[in-house]
Amino acid sequence: MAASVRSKKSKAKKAFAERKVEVVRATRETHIRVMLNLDGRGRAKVNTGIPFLDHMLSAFAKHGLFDLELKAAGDLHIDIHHTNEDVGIAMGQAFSKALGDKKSIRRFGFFYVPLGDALTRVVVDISGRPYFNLKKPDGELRFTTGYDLPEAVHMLESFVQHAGIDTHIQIISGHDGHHVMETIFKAFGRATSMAVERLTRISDIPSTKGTL
Ligand SMILES: [Mn+2]
Repeated sequence: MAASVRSKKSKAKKAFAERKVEVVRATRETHIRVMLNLDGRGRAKVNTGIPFLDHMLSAFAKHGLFDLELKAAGDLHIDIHHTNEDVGIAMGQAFSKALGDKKSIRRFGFFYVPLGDALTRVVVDISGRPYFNLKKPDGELRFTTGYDLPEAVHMLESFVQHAGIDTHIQIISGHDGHHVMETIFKAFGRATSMAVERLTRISDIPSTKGTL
C-alpha cells in the first residue's frame, strides 16, 4: 500500500478518538447494560432473553462495524414488551452518548440489503430530530419466531427516538419474515455506520445551523 494512503489512514485514525460508551438503565421492569463502540469491528455479545432480538442486534452490530455488548434482564414472565422497548431506549441512549457533539460525522447514510426474496432500503439522518417511518408492500409477511414486525418497529422506534435519528425504512419485497427482518437490521446497521463515520474533511458539525 502506497505510503501516502497509509499516512492518510493513520491521520484519520489519529484525528479521531474511539467513541466507546457504557449505559446502564434500571427500572422496576428491566435492567439493561449496554457497552457500545461506534468505531469497532462488528463484535457483538447480546443477551436480552429474546433470542430473535439477540440475533437481529448481532447482525446490526456486525454489519454496522459496531462493537456491542448488551445484557438485559426483564419481566419476560409477563411478555417481551418492556424488555423489547427498554433495549431500544438503552441502545438509543448509548448511540446519543457516543455521538457526542457529532463533529465531523457524515450525518446521512443509506443502504439496500437483499436476502433471497427480501429487499429493504434504509435511509437515515443523524439530525437530532427523531422520526421513524416504515413502509412495507401489501400482503402477508410470514413470521415463525414470535418476534414479529410490530415488535421490531417498536424497538427501532424507541432506539431512534433516543438516538435522535431521522429514519426511513422501506421493505421493497419479501414474504419470509426472517429474511425481511434480517434485511431491515443489516441495512439499518450499514446506513447508521455510514452516517456516524467521521471524515477529516468535515472539520465542524455538519449543519449550516452549527448544531445538531
Ligand atoms: Mn437468521
